[in-house]
Amino acid sequence: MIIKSAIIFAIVGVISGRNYYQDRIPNGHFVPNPCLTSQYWNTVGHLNPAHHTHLKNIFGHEFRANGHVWTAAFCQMDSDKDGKSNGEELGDPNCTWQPGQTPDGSAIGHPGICEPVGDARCSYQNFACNCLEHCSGVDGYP
Ligand SMILES: [Ca+2]
Repeated sequence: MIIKSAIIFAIVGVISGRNYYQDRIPNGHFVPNPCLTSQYWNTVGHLNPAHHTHLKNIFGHEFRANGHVWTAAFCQMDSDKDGKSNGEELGDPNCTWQPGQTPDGSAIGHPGICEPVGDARCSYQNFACNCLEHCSGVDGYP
């Protein structure tokens, strides 16, 4: 019984931990999937929209480096170097959002996947929708 409870708590902890990160960024549960394989990219900091693999995209790396805290400075960064700030992509163009608040707008892009995927300025990412985290040389860093 004790072991069963420990397993349940461990699973709940992992699930809530993932939701925790989505709740720490504006529109974290509604980030559009540029690969269109699903409506939303729920693993926002990772290179696969369906799996929390160990491979993070550049937004995931930088959010982690920022202590998993959405700050005005982090909001103003353009993690994936596609010309739109993290805040613009996630619906917080004025960088005023705080956890628990309704963002000013909707998420219009993915902050860690340079868009449009396949564009010349995104070539640094070595990312393609048909290989995701398995693309040759993909690491998410410019
Ligand atoms: Ca961007």
